[in-house]
Amino acid sequence: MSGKTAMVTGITGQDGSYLAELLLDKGYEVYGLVRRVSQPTSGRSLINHLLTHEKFHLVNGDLADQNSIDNAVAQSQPDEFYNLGAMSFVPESWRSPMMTADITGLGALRCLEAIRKHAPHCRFYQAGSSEQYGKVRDVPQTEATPFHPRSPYGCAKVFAFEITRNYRESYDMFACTGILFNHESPRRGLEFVTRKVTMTAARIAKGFDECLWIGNVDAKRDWGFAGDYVKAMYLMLQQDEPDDFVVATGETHAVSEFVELAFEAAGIDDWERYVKIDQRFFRPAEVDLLVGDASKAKEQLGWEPQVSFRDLVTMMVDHDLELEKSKLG
Ligand code: NAP
Ligand code: F7E
Repeated sequence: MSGKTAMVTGITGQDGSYLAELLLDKGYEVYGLVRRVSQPTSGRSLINHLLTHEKFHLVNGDLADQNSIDNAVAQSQPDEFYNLGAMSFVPESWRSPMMTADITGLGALRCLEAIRKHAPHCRFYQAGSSEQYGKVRDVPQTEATPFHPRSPYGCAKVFAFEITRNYRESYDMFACTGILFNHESPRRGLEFVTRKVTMTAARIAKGFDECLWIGNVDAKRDWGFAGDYVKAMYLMLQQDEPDDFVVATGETHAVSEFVELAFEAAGIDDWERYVKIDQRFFRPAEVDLLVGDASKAKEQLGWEPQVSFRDLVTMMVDHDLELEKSKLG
Protein backbone atom coordinates (compact mmCIF):
# COMPACT_ATOMS: atom_id res chain seq x y z
CA MET A 1 0.00 0.00 0.00
CA SER A 2 1.33 3.42 -1.02
CA GLY A 3 0.80 5.57 2.10
CA LYS A 4 0.58 8.53 -0.28
CA THR A 5 -1.95 11.34 -0.40
CA ALA A 6 -3.58 12.65 -3.58
CA MET A 7 -5.79 15.63 -4.27
CA VAL A 8 -8.18 15.41 -7.24
CA THR A 9 -10.17 18.28 -8.71
CA GLY A 10 -13.13 17.26 -10.88
CA ILE A 11 -13.76 14.31 -8.55
CA THR A 12 -17.53 14.32 -9.31
CA GLY A 13 -16.91 13.93 -13.05
CA GLN A 14 -16.34 10.89 -15.24
CA ASP A 15 -12.54 10.76 -14.92
CA GLY A 16 -12.44 11.90 -11.30
CA SER A 17 -14.61 8.99 -10.21
CA TYR A 18 -12.48 6.38 -12.05
CA LEU A 19 -9.22 7.94 -10.83
CA ALA A 20 -10.45 8.03 -7.23
CA GLU A 21 -11.24 4.29 -7.42
CA LEU A 22 -7.78 3.56 -8.87
CA LEU A 23 -5.95 5.59 -6.20
CA LEU A 24 -7.99 4.12 -3.31
CA ASP A 25 -7.22 0.63 -4.63
CA LYS A 26 -3.53 1.55 -4.44
CA GLY A 27 -3.91 2.62 -0.81
CA TYR A 28 -3.87 6.41 -1.35
CA GLU A 29 -5.59 8.85 0.94
CA VAL A 30 -7.77 10.74 -1.57
CA TYR A 31 -9.01 14.31 -1.16
CA GLY A 32 -11.59 15.39 -3.74
CA LEU A 33 -12.28 19.08 -4.33
CA VAL A 34 -16.01 19.74 -4.68
CA ARG A 35 -17.98 22.90 -5.34
CA ARG A 36 -20.54 23.94 -2.79
CA VAL A 37 -23.99 23.09 -4.20
CA SER A 38 -27.44 23.51 -2.72
CA GLN A 39 -28.45 19.87 -3.32
CA PRO A 40 -25.22 17.85 -2.80
CA THR A 41 -26.68 14.39 -3.36
CA SER A 42 -27.97 14.90 -6.92
CA GLY A 43 -24.70 16.05 -8.52
CA ARG A 44 -22.44 13.50 -6.85
CA SER A 45 -23.90 10.24 -8.07
CA LEU A 46 -20.62 8.96 -9.54
CA ILE A 47 -18.84 9.08 -6.17
CA ASN A 48 -21.68 8.10 -3.82
CA HIS A 49 -20.22 4.61 -3.47
CA LEU A 50 -16.92 6.10 -2.22
CA LEU A 51 -18.31 8.38 0.47
CA THR A 52 -18.04 5.78 3.24
CA HIS A 53 -14.47 4.75 2.32
CA GLU A 54 -12.21 5.62 5.26
CA LYS A 55 -9.52 7.09 2.99
CA PHE A 56 -11.88 9.21 0.87
CA HIS A 57 -12.47 12.84 1.84
CA LEU A 58 -14.26 15.77 0.22
CA VAL A 59 -12.93 19.32 0.53
CA ASN A 60 -14.99 22.33 -0.48
CA GLY A 61 -13.40 24.59 -3.08
CA ASP A 62 -13.70 26.10 -6.52
CA LEU A 63 -11.17 26.45 -9.34
CA ALA A 64 -12.26 30.09 -9.61
CA ASP A 65 -11.13 30.77 -6.06
CA GLN A 66 -7.42 30.86 -5.19
CA ASN A 67 -8.01 30.87 -1.43
CA SER A 68 -9.99 27.67 -1.46
CA ILE A 69 -7.32 25.81 -3.44
CA ASP A 70 -4.55 27.23 -1.25
CA ASN A 71 -6.36 26.02 1.87
CA ALA A 72 -7.10 22.59 0.40
CA VAL A 73 -3.43 22.06 -0.53
CA ALA A 74 -2.03 23.52 2.69
CA GLN A 75 -4.26 21.31 4.82
CA SER A 76 -4.05 18.02 2.94
CA GLN A 77 -0.35 18.28 1.92
CA PRO A 78 -0.79 15.99 -1.11
CA ASP A 79 2.06 14.04 -2.70
CA GLU A 80 0.17 14.13 -6.02
CA PHE A 81 -2.34 16.63 -7.38
CA TYR A 82 -4.56 15.72 -10.37
CA ASN A 83 -6.29 18.74 -11.91
CA LEU A 84 -9.28 17.19 -13.71
CA GLY A 85 -11.73 19.99 -12.93
CA ALA A 86 -12.88 22.05 -15.92
CA MET A 87 -15.80 23.40 -17.87
CA SER A 88 -15.37 20.48 -20.25
CA PHE A 89 -18.22 20.76 -22.76
CA VAL A 90 -16.96 22.39 -25.98
CA PRO A 91 -20.25 24.00 -27.21
CA GLU A 92 -20.77 25.66 -23.81
CA SER A 93 -17.38 27.35 -24.20
CA TRP A 94 -18.78 29.61 -26.96
CA ARG A 95 -21.72 30.54 -24.75
CA SER A 96 -19.52 31.15 -21.68
CA PRO A 97 -16.00 31.95 -22.95
CA MET A 98 -14.90 34.04 -19.95
CA MET A 99 -16.00 31.40 -17.44
CA THR A 100 -14.28 28.72 -19.55
CA ALA A 101 -11.01 30.69 -19.64
CA ASP A 102 -11.26 31.25 -15.89
CA ILE A 103 -12.00 27.66 -14.83
CA THR A 104 -10.41 25.54 -17.56
CA GLY A 105 -7.43 27.86 -18.16
CA LEU A 106 -6.65 29.97 -15.08
CA GLY A 107 -7.88 27.16 -12.81
CA ALA A 108 -4.73 25.20 -13.67
CA LEU A 109 -2.55 28.20 -12.79
CA ARG A 110 -4.31 28.54 -9.44
CA CYS A 111 -3.52 24.89 -8.67
CA LEU A 112 0.13 25.37 -9.64
CA GLU A 113 0.38 28.48 -7.45
CA ALA A 114 -1.18 26.67 -4.49
CA ILE A 115 1.38 23.85 -4.87
CA ARG A 116 4.31 26.24 -5.34
CA LYS A 117 3.40 28.10 -2.15
CA HIS A 118 2.12 25.33 0.13
CA ALA A 119 3.41 21.92 -1.04
CA PRO A 120 6.35 22.35 -3.46
CA HIS A 121 7.22 18.64 -3.22
CA CYS A 122 3.80 17.73 -4.71
CA ARG A 123 3.64 16.26 -8.23
CA PHE A 124 1.07 17.85 -10.57
CA TYR A 125 -1.02 16.33 -13.37
CA GLN A 126 -2.89 18.62 -15.78
CA ALA A 127 -5.79 17.22 -17.83
CA GLY A 128 -4.82 18.34 -21.32
CA SER A 129 -6.94 17.64 -24.39
CA SER A 130 -6.74 16.70 -28.06
CA GLU A 131 -8.89 19.82 -28.56
CA GLN A 132 -5.57 21.69 -28.26
CA TYR A 133 -4.74 20.39 -31.78
CA GLY A 134 -8.03 21.61 -33.26
CA LYS A 135 -7.35 22.27 -36.94
CA VAL A 136 -4.75 19.54 -37.05
CA ARG A 137 -1.31 20.12 -38.58
CA ASP A 138 -0.23 16.44 -38.52
CA VAL A 139 -2.06 13.13 -38.85
CA PRO A 140 -1.74 11.38 -36.44
CA GLN A 141 -1.11 13.95 -33.72
CA THR A 142 1.94 13.53 -31.46
CA GLU A 143 3.55 15.50 -28.63
CA ALA A 144 5.40 17.49 -31.35
CA THR A 145 2.28 18.52 -33.31
CA PRO A 146 1.65 22.32 -33.07
CA PHE A 147 -1.60 23.51 -31.46
CA HIS A 148 -4.38 25.27 -33.36
CA PRO A 149 -7.41 25.25 -31.02
CA ARG A 150 -10.86 25.81 -32.54
CA SER A 151 -12.95 26.75 -29.47
CA PRO A 152 -12.62 28.85 -26.31
CA TYR A 153 -12.33 25.48 -24.52
CA GLY A 154 -9.37 24.46 -26.71
CA CYS A 155 -7.73 27.88 -26.16
CA ALA A 156 -8.11 27.56 -22.39
CA LYS A 157 -6.54 24.07 -22.47
CA VAL A 158 -3.58 25.42 -24.50
CA PHE A 159 -3.02 28.08 -21.82
CA ALA A 160 -3.20 25.42 -19.08
CA PHE A 161 -0.71 23.25 -21.00
CA GLU A 162 1.75 26.11 -21.50
CA ILE A 163 1.57 27.37 -17.91
CA THR A 164 2.13 23.83 -16.63
CA ARG A 165 5.24 23.52 -18.79
CA ASN A 166 6.35 27.00 -17.69
CA TYR A 167 6.06 26.16 -13.98
CA ARG A 168 8.03 22.97 -14.59
CA GLU A 169 10.79 24.98 -16.27
CA SER A 170 10.64 28.04 -13.96
CA TYR A 171 10.34 26.38 -10.56
CA ASP A 172 11.64 22.89 -11.25
CA MET A 173 8.23 21.48 -10.36
CA PHE A 174 7.21 17.92 -11.22
CA ALA A 175 4.37 19.06 -13.49
CA CYS A 176 3.00 17.04 -16.44
CA THR A 177 0.20 17.34 -18.97
CA GLY A 178 -1.55 14.31 -20.43
CA ILE A 179 -2.89 15.25 -23.84
CA LEU A 180 -5.86 12.91 -23.75
CA PHE A 181 -8.02 12.12 -26.74
CA ASN A 182 -11.76 11.55 -26.27
CA HIS A 183 -12.52 8.90 -23.67
CA GLU A 184 -15.95 7.67 -22.76
CA SER A 185 -17.77 5.29 -20.46
CA PRO A 186 -21.20 4.63 -18.96
CA ARG A 187 -20.30 7.56 -16.62
CA ARG A 188 -19.98 10.05 -19.50
CA GLY A 189 -22.16 13.16 -19.26
CA LEU A 190 -25.38 12.95 -21.29
CA GLU A 191 -24.63 15.96 -23.54
CA PHE A 192 -21.47 14.43 -25.09
CA VAL A 193 -22.18 12.75 -28.41
CA THR A 194 -21.33 9.16 -27.41
CA ARG A 195 -23.55 9.02 -24.35
CA LYS A 196 -26.30 10.98 -26.09
CA VAL A 197 -26.28 8.33 -28.82
CA THR A 198 -26.13 5.28 -26.53
CA MET A 199 -28.85 6.66 -24.25
CA THR A 200 -31.12 7.57 -27.16
CA ALA A 201 -30.58 4.20 -28.87
CA ALA A 202 -31.53 2.48 -25.59
CA ARG A 203 -34.61 4.69 -25.20
CA ILE A 204 -35.72 3.99 -28.78
CA ALA A 205 -35.22 0.26 -28.21
CA LYS A 206 -37.43 0.44 -25.09
CA GLY A 207 -40.07 2.60 -26.78
CA PHE A 208 -39.36 5.84 -24.86
CA ASP A 209 -38.07 7.89 -27.86
CA GLU A 210 -38.71 7.95 -31.59
CA CYS A 211 -35.56 9.47 -33.07
CA LEU A 212 -32.07 10.83 -32.48
CA TRP A 213 -31.52 14.56 -33.18
CA ILE A 214 -27.82 15.03 -33.94
CA GLY A 215 -25.29 17.45 -35.51
CA ASN A 216 -22.21 16.79 -37.62
CA VAL A 217 -21.99 13.01 -38.09
CA ASP A 218 -18.91 13.32 -40.35
CA ALA A 219 -16.60 14.52 -37.53
CA LYS A 220 -14.01 11.90 -36.63
CA ARG A 221 -12.71 11.15 -33.15
CA ASP A 222 -10.23 8.83 -31.47
CA TRP A 223 -12.43 7.29 -28.75
CA GLY A 224 -11.10 5.21 -25.87
CA PHE A 225 -12.37 3.96 -22.48
CA ALA A 226 -12.02 6.37 -19.52
CA GLY A 227 -11.10 3.54 -17.14
CA ASP A 228 -7.99 2.86 -19.27
CA TYR A 229 -7.05 6.55 -19.52
CA VAL A 230 -6.92 7.31 -15.78
CA LYS A 231 -4.19 4.65 -15.51
CA ALA A 232 -2.02 6.75 -17.85
CA MET A 233 -2.54 9.83 -15.61
CA TYR A 234 -1.33 7.88 -12.60
CA LEU A 235 1.68 6.45 -14.47
CA MET A 236 2.81 9.93 -15.58
CA LEU A 237 3.27 10.96 -11.94
CA GLN A 238 5.29 7.80 -11.13
CA GLN A 239 8.11 8.57 -13.61
CA ASP A 240 11.62 9.76 -12.69
CA GLU A 241 11.22 12.95 -14.74
CA PRO A 242 8.14 15.06 -15.51
CA ASP A 243 7.00 15.07 -19.15
CA ASP A 244 3.94 15.46 -21.40
CA PHE A 245 2.26 12.49 -23.11
CA VAL A 246 -0.37 11.86 -25.78
CA VAL A 247 -2.93 9.26 -24.62
CA ALA A 248 -5.02 7.81 -27.45
CA THR A 249 -6.01 4.58 -29.19
CA GLY A 250 -4.56 5.44 -32.62
CA GLU A 251 -7.91 4.64 -34.30
CA THR A 252 -10.37 7.18 -35.62
CA HIS A 253 -14.08 6.75 -36.34
CA ALA A 254 -16.79 9.05 -37.67
CA VAL A 255 -19.71 9.95 -35.41
CA SER A 256 -21.90 8.09 -37.95
CA GLU A 257 -19.93 4.87 -37.29
CA PHE A 258 -20.52 5.26 -33.55
CA VAL A 259 -24.26 5.73 -34.20
CA GLU A 260 -24.44 2.68 -36.46
CA LEU A 261 -22.68 0.42 -33.92
CA ALA A 262 -24.75 1.75 -31.02
CA PHE A 263 -28.05 1.07 -32.78
CA GLU A 264 -26.83 -2.39 -33.73
CA ALA A 265 -25.89 -3.07 -30.08
CA ALA A 266 -29.36 -1.89 -29.01
CA GLY A 267 -30.90 -4.39 -31.44
CA ILE A 268 -32.29 -1.80 -33.86
CA ASP A 269 -32.00 -2.47 -37.60
CA ASP A 270 -32.02 0.29 -40.19
CA TRP A 271 -30.42 2.94 -37.91
CA GLU A 272 -30.54 5.70 -40.55
CA ARG A 273 -34.35 5.75 -40.28
CA TYR A 274 -34.08 7.10 -36.72
CA VAL A 275 -31.38 9.76 -37.23
CA LYS A 276 -32.38 13.39 -37.87
CA ILE A 277 -29.81 16.10 -38.55
CA ASP A 278 -30.31 19.22 -36.43
CA GLN A 279 -28.37 22.42 -37.23
CA ARG A 280 -28.49 23.46 -33.55
CA PHE A 281 -25.83 20.84 -32.78
CA PHE A 282 -23.30 22.13 -35.34
CA ARG A 283 -20.41 24.26 -34.00
CA PRO A 284 -19.11 27.69 -35.12
CA ALA A 285 -15.72 26.03 -35.81
CA GLU A 286 -15.45 22.24 -35.98
CA VAL A 287 -12.56 19.92 -35.23
CA ASP A 288 -12.92 17.58 -38.20
CA LEU A 289 -10.42 14.82 -37.49
CA LEU A 290 -8.56 13.67 -34.41
CA VAL A 291 -6.33 10.62 -34.17
CA GLY A 292 -3.51 10.33 -31.67
CA ASP A 293 -0.16 8.57 -31.72
CA ALA A 294 0.48 7.30 -28.17
CA SER A 295 3.85 5.62 -28.96
CA LYS A 296 5.65 7.70 -26.34
CA ALA A 297 3.17 6.65 -23.63
CA LYS A 298 3.58 3.03 -24.70
CA GLU A 299 7.40 3.17 -24.65
CA GLN A 300 7.95 5.26 -21.51
CA LEU A 301 4.89 4.52 -19.37
CA GLY A 302 4.15 1.00 -20.60
CA TRP A 303 0.58 2.20 -21.21
CA GLU A 304 -1.76 0.75 -23.82
CA PRO A 305 -5.57 0.92 -24.16
CA GLN A 306 -7.36 -2.32 -23.28
CA VAL A 307 -10.94 -1.71 -24.46
CA SER A 308 -11.66 -1.74 -28.21
CA PHE A 309 -13.99 0.71 -29.97
CA ARG A 310 -16.68 -1.95 -30.46
CA ASP A 311 -16.47 -3.10 -26.82
CA LEU A 312 -16.71 0.50 -25.63
CA VAL A 313 -19.88 1.14 -27.63
CA THR A 314 -21.40 -2.15 -26.43
CA MET A 315 -20.48 -1.44 -22.80
CA MET A 316 -22.23 1.95 -22.95
CA VAL A 317 -25.33 0.67 -24.75
CA ASP A 318 -25.70 -2.30 -22.38
CA HIS A 319 -25.51 0.05 -19.42
CA ASP A 320 -28.13 2.40 -20.88
CA LEU A 321 -30.44 -0.49 -21.84
CA GLU A 322 -30.34 -1.62 -18.19
CA LEU A 323 -31.13 1.91 -17.01
CA GLU A 324 -34.10 2.22 -19.35
CA LYS A 325 -35.29 -1.31 -18.54
CA SER A 326 -35.48 -0.39 -14.85
CA LYS A 327 -37.91 2.42 -15.79
CA LEU A 328 -40.29 -0.07 -17.34
CA GLY A 329 -41.06 -1.40 -13.86
P1 NAP B 1 -16.54 16.06 -16.58
O1 NAP B 1 -17.20 14.75 -16.37
O2 NAP B 1 -17.26 17.15 -17.30
O3 NAP B 1 -16.13 16.60 -15.11
C1 NAP B 1 -15.71 17.92 -14.92
C2 NAP B 1 -15.43 18.12 -13.45
O4 NAP B 1 -14.98 19.48 -13.23
C3 NAP B 1 -16.68 17.94 -12.54
O5 NAP B 1 -16.29 17.24 -11.38
C4 NAP B 1 -17.05 19.37 -12.21
O6 NAP B 1 -17.69 19.51 -10.97
C5 NAP B 1 -15.65 20.01 -12.12
N1 NAP B 1 -15.72 21.46 -12.17
C6 NAP B 1 -16.33 22.23 -13.08
N2 NAP B 1 -16.20 23.53 -12.76
C7 NAP B 1 -15.50 23.57 -11.61
C8 NAP B 1 -15.08 24.62 -10.77
N3 NAP B 1 -15.35 25.90 -11.02
N4 NAP B 1 -14.36 24.32 -9.66
C9 NAP B 1 -14.09 23.02 -9.36
N5 NAP B 1 -14.48 21.98 -10.11
C10 NAP B 1 -15.19 22.26 -11.22
O7 NAP B 1 -15.13 15.87 -17.30
P2 NAP B 1 -14.29 14.53 -17.58
O8 NAP B 1 -14.78 13.93 -18.86
O9 NAP B 1 -14.22 13.73 -16.35
O10 NAP B 1 -12.86 15.16 -17.90
C11 NAP B 1 -11.91 15.39 -16.87
C12 NAP B 1 -10.90 16.43 -17.36
O11 NAP B 1 -10.26 15.96 -18.52
C13 NAP B 1 -11.50 17.78 -17.73
O12 NAP B 1 -10.53 18.76 -17.41
C14 NAP B 1 -11.66 17.70 -19.23
O13 NAP B 1 -11.64 18.99 -19.79
C15 NAP B 1 -10.44 16.88 -19.60
N6 NAP B 1 -10.53 16.05 -20.79
C16 NAP B 1 -11.57 15.18 -20.96
C17 NAP B 1 -11.57 14.35 -22.07
C18 NAP B 1 -12.68 13.35 -22.28
O14 NAP B 1 -12.80 12.84 -23.41
N7 NAP B 1 -13.45 12.99 -21.26
C19 NAP B 1 -10.53 14.42 -23.02
C20 NAP B 1 -9.48 15.31 -22.79
C21 NAP B 1 -9.48 16.11 -21.67
P3 NAP B 1 -19.31 19.63 -10.83
O15 NAP B 1 -19.81 18.22 -10.66
O16 NAP B 1 -19.45 20.47 -9.61
O17 NAP B 1 -19.82 20.28 -12.08
O1 F7E C 1 -18.38 15.91 -29.65
C1 F7E C 1 -20.03 15.94 -32.95
C2 F7E C 1 -19.36 17.22 -32.52
O2 F7E C 1 -19.21 16.87 -27.51
C3 F7E C 1 -17.70 15.01 -30.49
C4 F7E C 1 -14.77 16.60 -24.35
O3 F7E C 1 -14.58 15.58 -23.40
O4 F7E C 1 -13.45 15.45 -25.96
C5 F7E C 1 -14.72 16.02 -25.74
O5 F7E C 1 -14.97 17.06 -26.66
C6 F7E C 1 -18.05 15.29 -31.94
C7 F7E C 1 -17.93 16.75 -32.37
O6 F7E C 1 -16.89 15.82 -27.64
C8 F7E C 1 -23.46 16.07 -31.82
O7 F7E C 1 -19.56 18.25 -33.49
C9 F7E C 1 -22.42 15.66 -33.66
O8 F7E C 1 -17.28 16.82 -33.61
O9 F7E C 1 -18.82 14.38 -27.67
P1 F7E C 1 -18.41 15.73 -28.05
P2 F7E C 1 -15.71 16.81 -28.07
O10 F7E C 1 -16.21 18.13 -28.51
O11 F7E C 1 -14.82 16.06 -28.99
C10 F7E C 1 -12.35 16.36 -25.87
C11 F7E C 1 -11.07 15.61 -26.11
C12 F7E C 1 -12.38 17.16 -24.63
O12 F7E C 1 -11.32 17.55 -24.11
C13 F7E C 1 -13.69 17.67 -24.17
O13 F7E C 1 -13.66 18.03 -22.80
O14 F7E C 1 -19.42 14.95 -32.15
N1 F7E C 1 -21.48 15.92 -32.73
N2 F7E C 1 -23.64 15.76 -33.14
C14 F7E C 1 -22.09 16.19 -31.57
N3 F7E C 1 -21.61 16.48 -30.34
C15 F7E C 1 -22.50 16.65 -29.34
N4 F7E C 1 -22.03 16.92 -28.10
N5 F7E C 1 -23.86 16.56 -29.56
C16 F7E C 1 -24.38 16.27 -30.78
O15 F7E C 1 -25.61 16.19 -30.94
